Parts: sequence; structure tokens; C-alpha cells
Amino acid sequence: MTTLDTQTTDRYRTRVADRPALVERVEPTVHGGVDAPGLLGRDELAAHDRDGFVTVPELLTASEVATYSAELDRLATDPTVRADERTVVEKSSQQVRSIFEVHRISEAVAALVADERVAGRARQILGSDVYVHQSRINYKPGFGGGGFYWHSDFETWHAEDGMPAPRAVSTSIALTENFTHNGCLMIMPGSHRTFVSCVGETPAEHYRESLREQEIGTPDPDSLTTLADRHGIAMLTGPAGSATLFDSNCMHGSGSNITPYSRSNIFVVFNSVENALVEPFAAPAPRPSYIAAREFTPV
Ligand code: 6CS
Ligand code: FE
Repeated sequence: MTTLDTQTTDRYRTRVADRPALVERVEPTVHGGVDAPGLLGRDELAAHDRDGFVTVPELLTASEVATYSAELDRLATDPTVRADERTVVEKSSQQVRSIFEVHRISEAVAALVADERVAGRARQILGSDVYVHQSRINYKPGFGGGGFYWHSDFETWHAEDGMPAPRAVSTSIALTENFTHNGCLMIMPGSHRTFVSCVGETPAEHYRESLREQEIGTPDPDSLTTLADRHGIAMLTGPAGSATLFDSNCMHGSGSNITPYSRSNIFVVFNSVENALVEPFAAPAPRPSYIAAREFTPV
């Protein structure tokens, strides 16, 4: 494991001050450089470097979408899965909101995670071997699937999981059509280059609340307004089978879904093996390993 560059990790101090700060990121976004060999072309890597995200219009075939959709339905209705601590239900209903560590629960999802079309693109962006930091299904069911307020994943993973630097990438794979109206992912393009520190100490076992509705670790309105004015807001729509890869520090969120049409996505977070977790930077104790893996074997 590389020695930690404390000058880097100290840059991302959060939840310790009484006022937020905007810190410019020092790490590159595409660690392997925009000419890195792999499935993403140079233009796509350049777009990812510029915006903090890149879309893949057809990651899965129609038959694969059908296979994984059936798997998601099976998991959501399996009583043992529903009773599992890795399953989070909506605040407003007993509908399944998320299932974490789904690549260890489902063999089909495990194969998808290891697929070159998924893990290979993450290696290309991160410029190293990768391991799964977190996987989850977000169901966002129709008629009330809850949203996710603005946040940087890296801010949470740094503060609560001990992720040293923003050298991780999420792959969101749509299994239902993601429309503007049913709670699609919203990202501020380019916001990944600014780290927004948050105010408010992390409570013990914060994840029991934050995975249902996050309050601590969410940026203040002034910082959000500054970033939105600077970058705008992109709506990541796309058909079932499409995917979005986005940098761990993108400012992103998604609205609630009051339409009849669920917005069900599989999310896999790959972390560089050179960025393995240490102790949390701003929390009393690490989160459970089903939310933040503590075993770093490369995919
Ligand atoms: O805390 C986390 O790790 C989770 N929370 C959000 C809102 N996005 C990333 C991840 O799923
Ligand atoms: Fe997130």
C-alpha cells in the first residue's frame, strides 16, 4: 500500500470546522491519462476528465437488461434479502430503497461487476487495479421512491470510511429507463474538481440514518449555489442498459420519483488499490464492510 500523502489527505478536512470551505482538488480525474488504452476512447476519457462523468449508451444488451431486471425483482421480493441488514427500506414506505453489497448476494451481479465492460473501464480511468468499495441497487420505485439530496460521495467516503483521496469511480447501470421525470441522476459537470467541506460532526452509527435520508455530510446552500452557478446541472437520462461512470467527488443528487415508472439502477463503486481505506477522517468509527469494503483484493 502506498504511504499516505498527509498533505493530500489533510486537504480534504471536513465536518470539523464551523464553516464550509471550497478546496481545489489536486489529483487528476483520469489517472491513466486520456490516452490510456481500453474501451473508452480518447474523447470519452477527455469528457470524463472535463465533466467528471462519461455515459455509455449501450453497456448491456436488451437480453442482459431482462436478466438483471428479473434478478432485481427476485432480490426485492426475497424475504431473507428484505430481512438482511444490507437492505434499506424507504422512510415513507416499506418498499426497498437500496440493497448494499449486492455483488456478494447475487452471482449475476458479481459477474457483471467483473465484466471487462464494467471493471475494465474503471481500471482505465483510475490507472491501476481496482477493487469494489461498494455495490448497491437503488430501486427508486414509482409513486414515492425517495430522492438523494446533493452530496459528494467522496466527502462521505473520506469522512466516514477513511478513503484517502478521490481516486474512485462509480458506475451506474440503468435497468429501467431513466427519464428527467422519474428521478434521474443530476450531476454538476466539472464540480468534481472542487472539494466542498461540510459542517457538523458525524454522529455514531450515522449510516443508520444517512442511507435513508442524508443530513450530515451535505453541503451548505451557498456552496451548492456557487457550484451550480459555475457548472450548471446535467440530467443523466438514458434507456435501460445505458450507464454513467462518475468521479467520486462529483456534486450529484436525484429527485424523488412520483411517476408510475421506477428508476432502478445498479451502482458499483471501484476504488484504486493504491487508495485503500484507512481509519475514518471524520467519524468515531468505520462503517460496516457491506457499505465500505475493508478487503482490497483486486477485481
Ligand atoms: O453513503 C454512501 O456511501 C451512499 N450514499 C449516497 C447518498 N451516495 C453514495 C452511497 O450510496
Ligand atoms: Fe451518491
